[in-house]
Amino acid sequence: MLNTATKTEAPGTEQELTDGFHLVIDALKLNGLTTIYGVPGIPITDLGRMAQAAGIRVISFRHEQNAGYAAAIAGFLTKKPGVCLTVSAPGFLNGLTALAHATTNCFPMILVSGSSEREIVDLQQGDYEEMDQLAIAKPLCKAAFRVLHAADIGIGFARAIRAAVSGRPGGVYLDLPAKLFGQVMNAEAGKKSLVKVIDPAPAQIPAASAVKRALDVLRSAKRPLIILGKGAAYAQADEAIKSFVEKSGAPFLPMSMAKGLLPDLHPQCAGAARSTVLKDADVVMLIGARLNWLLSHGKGKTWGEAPKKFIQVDIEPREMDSNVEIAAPLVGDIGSCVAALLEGMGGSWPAPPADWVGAVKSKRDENVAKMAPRLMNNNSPMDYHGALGVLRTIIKERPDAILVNEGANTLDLARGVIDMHQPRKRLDVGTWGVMGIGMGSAIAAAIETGKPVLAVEGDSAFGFSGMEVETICRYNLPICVVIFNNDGIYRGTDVNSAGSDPAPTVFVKGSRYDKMMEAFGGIGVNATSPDELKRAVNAAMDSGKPTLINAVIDPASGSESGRIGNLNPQSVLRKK
Ligand SMILES: Cc1ncc(C[n+]2csc(CCOP(=O)(O)OP(=O)(O)O)c2C)c(N)n1
Ligand SMILES: [Mg+2]
Repeated sequence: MLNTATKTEAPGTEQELTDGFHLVIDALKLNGLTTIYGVPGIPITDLGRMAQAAGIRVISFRHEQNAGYAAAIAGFLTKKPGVCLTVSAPGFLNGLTALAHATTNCFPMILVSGSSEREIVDLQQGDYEEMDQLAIAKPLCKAAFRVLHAADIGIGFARAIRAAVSGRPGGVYLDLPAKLFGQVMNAEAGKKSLVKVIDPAPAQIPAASAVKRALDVLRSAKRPLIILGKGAAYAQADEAIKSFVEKSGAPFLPMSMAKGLLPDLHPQCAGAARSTVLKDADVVMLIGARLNWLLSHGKGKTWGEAPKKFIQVDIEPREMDSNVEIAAPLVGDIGSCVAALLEGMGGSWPAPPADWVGAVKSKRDENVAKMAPRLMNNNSPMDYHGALGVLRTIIKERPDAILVNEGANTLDLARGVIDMHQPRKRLDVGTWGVMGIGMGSAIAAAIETGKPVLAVEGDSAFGFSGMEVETICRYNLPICVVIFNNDGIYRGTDVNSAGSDPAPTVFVKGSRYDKMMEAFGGIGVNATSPDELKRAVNAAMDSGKPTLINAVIDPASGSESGRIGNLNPQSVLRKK
């Protein structure tokens, strides 16, 4: 329903009026955007209040970057743009990192920022929080728009929504100057100006010839491999993807946020035989996964000597051949492509050669067996494996819980150890490996899904968004944060050889992050052994109460940069 106000224009003439504030709210509601993540302030404080009064859920954060990460992951989880609302200049800039992150990760998100007086900003006359926000946002997102007239709010939001979710999803910036909110117009005309976006992400059907080519290449494989990326998880075509993978009989490898699309314990899962399958496969089919740094660009040592053919399923045609030649590009939305592939496979599809499937299985079983005893240790202080072994069991017993994960060792080891059992249950640092997504992702996951959330955080990673534990307590969210506290970044053991300042990678030793949660009325626990950790996490997941567990990890047990230490440039002089 349109929000309206009655105002007397002149004696005896009354007309129903609306204004910019109400049109923004109505545009959001009309398009089913019912949650705003943001931080209040001039010129959007009243917008937040009015949105809340109108039934929109307004989640107020302590820092816009965290609100932005929340909006980004809400987009991933729901296929609707997550909305982040900020003030001008500094608030906008704080939200911008998340907008760029959303774009890089192909998550639909709209950053809505208030901005200052156009006339003053454009003449650079020093307005309150003066900044040409539109120009700054443009190169960092998929699309950027500014609305100057109340009558254009409807179309502005329509453009933003469509740009965010259609084709390859991404971040969109919407600039709303302060003056817009107070602009008044006739309520009926205002209502007519709103746009309900019909079919915001139209299906993109792949060409029949491309489907045939892809299936021909796949059928020719002696050692096929399917790689599932987070684009496949985003598509919400879970059943079709599962049927396709199972019908193909090929081993599959889930990228981090695609874990659980098919369960990690599925017999075809090659997660624990990653290096073997990447080296030895002869045909690799990428579904919603890009050949970026996370897959070593499709070439080099990781991919071995054997020549490979790639099949790539992606909605973005320009993704094809971005790093290596794609023998069979299949362009379309993942759901439509996978449905077409399934249909093209017909009733019988030849199983891949048994020696390949067998070789992958024995490598996987061997690696899993090697890891098993390490996960069962009850050392105190804990090492990563002891602590993660416990969390792995907890997620197995609670497969619908959402796991948020960031850090270096805390990320890389948890990704390998904690099996996922359902789609879109693992949320992490994404394409950039960004620290700081933790509390925003956990909050949005709890808000959007209503499921319990377990956030497994390096102590450094947590610090980027730690103040949001107050937000978690304020909204009483079912979030259990476990901090892998090893006194620092990668390790807590570095020393400064040249002075009294601490080394750049270490933090205060023996910190008690659990006290932070207690400060806001949540539950804090200090856990020094896997047994204690297990008890505390289970209690938190049962109660649904905001909880933070300080898990004391041996400061010496991590390695530099986790699993990607090889990306560190080396100084030749260091060896002198
Ligand atoms: C925004 C951002 N800043 C800095 C980094 C560099 N960085 C990578 S991992 C990491 C923290 C690793 O420490 P921690 O979270 O404690 O995990 P640990 O390895 O100790 O388990 C940092 C600062 C980053 N990835 N993103
Ligand atoms: Mg650490």
